[in-house]
Amino acid sequence: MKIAIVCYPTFGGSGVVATELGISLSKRGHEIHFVTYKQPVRLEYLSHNIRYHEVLVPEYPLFHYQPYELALSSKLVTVVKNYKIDVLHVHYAIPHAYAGFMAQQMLAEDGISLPMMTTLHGTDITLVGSHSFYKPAVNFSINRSDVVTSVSESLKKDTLAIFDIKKDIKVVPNFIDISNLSQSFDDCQRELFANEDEKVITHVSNLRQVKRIDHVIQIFHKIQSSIKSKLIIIGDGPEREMASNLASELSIRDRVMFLGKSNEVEKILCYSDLFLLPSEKESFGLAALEAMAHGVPVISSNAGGLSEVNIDGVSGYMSNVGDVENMALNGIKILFNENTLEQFKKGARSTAEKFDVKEIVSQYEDLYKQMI
Ligand code: GMT
Repeated sequence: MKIAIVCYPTFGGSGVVATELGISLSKRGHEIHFVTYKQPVRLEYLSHNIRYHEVLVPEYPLFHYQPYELALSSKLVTVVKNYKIDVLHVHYAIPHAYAGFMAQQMLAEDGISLPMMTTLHGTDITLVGSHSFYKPAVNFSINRSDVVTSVSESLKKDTLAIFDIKKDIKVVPNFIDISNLSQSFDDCQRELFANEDEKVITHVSNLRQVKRIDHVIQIFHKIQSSIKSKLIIIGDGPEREMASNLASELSIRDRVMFLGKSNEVEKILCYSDLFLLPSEKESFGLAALEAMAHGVPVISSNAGGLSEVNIDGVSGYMSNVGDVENMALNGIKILFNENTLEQFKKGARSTAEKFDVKEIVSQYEDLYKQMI
């Protein structure tokens, strides 16, 4: 099949899922066309059947806001016509489903039919999409998609509660390429960040408020008073300064490292002992799944779809959002004893194996075939 994928090309979970999906589909022989404003960050993989089409939005002084949806829908029309695309898959409803619908309408004028799948990722529904500024347009474009998928049961429930959805929403969970991961283990360089007698605790996110970075610091503060450890924070965002200041206030700044945005998260995850994800909202928690795939137990909140990924008492523990005390106690419980830690590491890895790419990509493939 010839598949056009629209996504955000950034470090965000939806962009990562879209890119990894495109790469996997191309390895199965499909021709993939990424249509977005920048080359997706994880698209390092070069292949004869992956193409990238840049959506250009030149600055024009009359516009206070540059019309990205217009440029995207026009680009989609051109790509679909030039490459005879069979199916369009948009990730993150805003504004991609809306632009996709417009492209469908324009193509229909020329007698071209382009089925569209919209995958809902989380904040497009629970945070941004539910705002009255966008809600009617998001509601409309979800209903006009030929197939709608959501990355968790929890997000499906939220979507049905927030919007007036007439379509069946299919749950297709996020995934991980387990077979590809083991190769990176040779690159593990624990000694760069921690001494032998220290545990490594990690957090990866876009450091936005919803991720509760203040809780990450508070949990670590409590854990390190019982267990010698370091905290490594990967990613960047508006809460970084607050987190750094809070670490200084709690006199643990020298034990916390901020590494910024990185494309090599696995080089840290491969020797991490614990992963923290105390988010206020989380439709799935791809970062937790990536950690688990590297055998890192997860201490998380029970927000949104996290309970579908992190299995309490097996791959880690879950607590109510904001229960920093309980999260720290659970972290200590896992790290205190080497046998317990080993058991949770195995539990994390085996839980992650249930989300292996092979199984999940086939589900998308089947849906594309049905649409065509
Ligand atoms: O986590 C973010 O804030 C980024 C956001 C995105 O769309 O890039 O992530 C959402 O989609 C991810 C991939 O499906 C999910 O794993 C995240 O849980 C979800 N984030 C939230 O719901 C807050």
